[in-house]
Amino acid sequence: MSDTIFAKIVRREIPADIVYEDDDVLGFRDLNPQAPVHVLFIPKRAIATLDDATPADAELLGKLLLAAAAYARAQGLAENGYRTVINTNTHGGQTVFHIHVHLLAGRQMTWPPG
Ligand code: D5M
Repeated sequence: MSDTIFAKIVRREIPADIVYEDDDVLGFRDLNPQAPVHVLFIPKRAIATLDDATPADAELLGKLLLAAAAYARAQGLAENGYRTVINTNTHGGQTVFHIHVHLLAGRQMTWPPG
């Protein structure tokens, strides 16, 4: 798998505004925020896209979602609510090929997304 900017963030080779970390997951603020709160949650062990995930990744993917939910709860975002998004490949709008969950909060989201 090719290296990505997010793998460099995991290795602390480039800076990021890290707001969450546990053994398996890192959370950091998106450089180009689309909401008052916009945090990306990534597994430290890279999976390129959701399409590359296998049953062997089930526990890690679960941890990724639970980390986003735990962060949102701890930040008081859960009551008003938030959006979690995983973009996959070209039509999904994915630009960084290290799977990530966008956590967007702090404003009313609209549907459908663009
Ligand atoms: O989302 C990729 C997201 O990653 C996009 O919202 C910009 C963000 N990004 C790109 N580089 C960085 C760095 N270095 N720090 C923080 N955020 C970054 P996608 O779903 O792939 O379109």
